[in-house]
Amino acid sequence: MTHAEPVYEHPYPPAELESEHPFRVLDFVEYPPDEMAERAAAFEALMTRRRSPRLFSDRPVPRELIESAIRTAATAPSGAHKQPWRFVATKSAEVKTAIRAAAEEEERVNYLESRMNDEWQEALAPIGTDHHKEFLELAPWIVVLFEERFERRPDGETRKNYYVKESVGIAAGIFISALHNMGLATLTHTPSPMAFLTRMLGRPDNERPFVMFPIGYPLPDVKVPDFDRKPLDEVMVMVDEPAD
Ligand code: IYR
Repeated sequence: MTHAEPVYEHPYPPAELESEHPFRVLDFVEYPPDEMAERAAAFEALMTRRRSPRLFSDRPVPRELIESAIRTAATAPSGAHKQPWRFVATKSAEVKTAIRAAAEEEERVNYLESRMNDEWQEALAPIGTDHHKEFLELAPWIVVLFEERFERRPDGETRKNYYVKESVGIAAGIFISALHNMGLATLTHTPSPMAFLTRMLGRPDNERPFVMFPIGYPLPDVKVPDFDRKPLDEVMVMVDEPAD
């Protein structure tokens, strides 16, 4: 028996809308239930193995893989479909060296001159991060994800972007997943403050750095903190009736 679908009181798109803006039928692939369960388990197992290494190999990574990860990340949903992201990629030794030097200088102030307070430093103690950021020079690629705070059109006019942090955050998540899926590692690195990246990478004033990704193969046998993830019952709440 086929499932009887609900009839919407307010269909979408309404005819007037469709007469003014183009629409197309969603390209949705449905899988049989057992295949859904298999795919869910396979993706969960894949993502469970994702970690953020702090030592990268300097083995080269083809540009096509980085481009694919960026195209995949740019499928993210965004506020009003503004796609307020720019992925700035470099494999230039000169650029990576300059980024490392500037990041280490900012981090030196954070760690050694107490720009990060004691509570913050205590929270980081089990990870053991410090101001040394060699991976920024050694990883074959650095991609810096910029948020486009507002749109600047070719004629110089500006337009607002919406939900920029949410949109860029989702794109970052998809980017990390795409890299992991293709067998590459990355570390979400946020040297603070990051304004030097705007200058160094020659970005316009409507863009602000959001997160930096050194990308490559992990150094063989690299160690990561022996962390467990919160179990489902600590990250999921099921609600069966209104609370008030
Ligand atoms: N930006 C610094 C500090 C840092 C902060 C957090 I929160 C981390 O999870 C890791 C590091 C650094 O990159 O060292």
